[in-house]
Amino acid sequence: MSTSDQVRAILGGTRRAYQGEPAYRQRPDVFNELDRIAGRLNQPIRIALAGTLKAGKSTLVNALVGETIAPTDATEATRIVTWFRHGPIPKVTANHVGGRRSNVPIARNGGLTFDFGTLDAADILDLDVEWPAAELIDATIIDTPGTSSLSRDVSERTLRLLVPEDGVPRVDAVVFLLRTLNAADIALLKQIGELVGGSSGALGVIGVASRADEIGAGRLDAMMSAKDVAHRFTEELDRTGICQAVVPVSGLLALTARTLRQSEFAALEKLAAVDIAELNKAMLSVDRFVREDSALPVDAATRAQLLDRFGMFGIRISIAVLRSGVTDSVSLADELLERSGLVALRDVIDQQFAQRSELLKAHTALLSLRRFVELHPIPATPYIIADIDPLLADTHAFEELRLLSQLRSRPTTFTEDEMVSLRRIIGGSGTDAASRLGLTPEAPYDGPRAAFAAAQRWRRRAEHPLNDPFTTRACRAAVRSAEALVAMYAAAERY
Ligand SMILES: Nc1nc2c(ncn2[C@@H]2O[C@H](COP(=O)(O)OP(=O)(O)OP(=O)(O)O)[C@@H](O)[C@H]2O)c(=O)[nH]1
Ligand SMILES: [Mg+2]
Repeated sequence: MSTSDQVRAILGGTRRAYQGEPAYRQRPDVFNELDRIAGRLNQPIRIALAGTLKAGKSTLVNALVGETIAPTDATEATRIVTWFRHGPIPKVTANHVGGRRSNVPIARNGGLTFDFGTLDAADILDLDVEWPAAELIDATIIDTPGTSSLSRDVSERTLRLLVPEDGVPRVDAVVFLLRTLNAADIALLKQIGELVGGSSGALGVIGVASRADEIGAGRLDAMMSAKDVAHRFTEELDRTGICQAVVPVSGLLALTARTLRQSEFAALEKLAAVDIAELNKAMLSVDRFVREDSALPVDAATRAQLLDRFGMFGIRISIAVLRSGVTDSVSLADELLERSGLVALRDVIDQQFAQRSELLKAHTALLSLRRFVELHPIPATPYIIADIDPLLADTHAFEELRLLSQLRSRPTTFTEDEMVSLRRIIGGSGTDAASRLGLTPEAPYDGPRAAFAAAQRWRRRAEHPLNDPFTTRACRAAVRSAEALVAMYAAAERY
């Protein structure tokens, strides 16, 4: 039985237990909450974008969705947690403190803007945006106010979402944007990591070295140095054991690539045709580039717009791409998207979150249910908890997932051959016994012996004197995976 199925079974049992309690039979609120916990197992995974002020969270939300639906601004922060879900028609609802809900008018001017005029941020818990974007079908994305020691109240709204006091996660995974790596960032990341992964440690946290294009101050090699920075970030963060991966991303470039206009392409083409020495001079600084009296063949207003949409690096890279022979806007957009890092981020999200969303959601449901039965005690509560806790405590599935992602990037002393069977035994090519043990359809009955041999092999390998701690940890996990298979076969024999 899969973990999700086990969770569903426990939920079903819990529901029946409450139905058998006269005191609860007339309590629709209690059953609604149980239905909500169960319902979430079938809903899209909830991914929150969090990070420091002005890290580019809202811009990255828009880049991921492919439309400008989250308000971004150079000066004013996102002040309200905003949920972007899939829905048939655009609709924005404000959830007020005290449970009242109200409709928020939508204004469209190129993108979506909420009419904040009538809203009091202090009175609103969060905003719910339904939007007919295909990207939101499989994932609900949550934009959060930036966190910083400067504005505690706003930081707290994000913390309350990511690290709620009742310990029940509101989101399944977190993308954490960092422009720098300082003690405050790391402290917050740790809090988030502990929550998202629960007792098993961080599971669903991806780091993003954000606004990556700015790192090289708009130079052509900016994304290269961004990769170096991301590498340093990764090493630092690895030591804290919080993120599975750190990816450099320029949300701005990604969003512009996904929404590139023909007029922008035409303007860039004109710039690309300018004599290179003259162009370089005109692009020495932002001030020069937007100068009214510039001799460039594109008017000042258009240049300012380009700067706003592409950033200096984006303009430079676009011109370089056009000069290399690209002649249509679709190819330019593809090239920019690739360089923005969004494609890489999406791949990591897919590997870390999407493929594992069942497990992440199951984990969230277990924590929520545990909290629920404690809040509403009935005679069956201890029995329900006795079902939940072993599942929660059996964090081995989570350790397997963590290792599978880390084995890619971390040095070990494994031979190539060992690496292949290690990845397989911890579920890298499928989590059923045959996939883990590499059994062939012709000899499926070798399972018990293969499981036993694997447990022995990895136990020995774990004790190799030259192992580094990570290699030993991976071997021990393999032993546990193999022992679970041995136990499974033994149990099957008893029946
Ligand atoms: N050059 C560059 N600028 C960016 C990038 N992402 C965002 N920006 C700019 O940075 C400013 C802040 O962007 P937002 O997306 O609003 O940042 P945020 O993290 O949501 O900000 P808060 O909600 O206020 O914390 C805007 O002016 C964006 O245009 C990026 O990848 N590159
Ligand atoms: Mg924002």
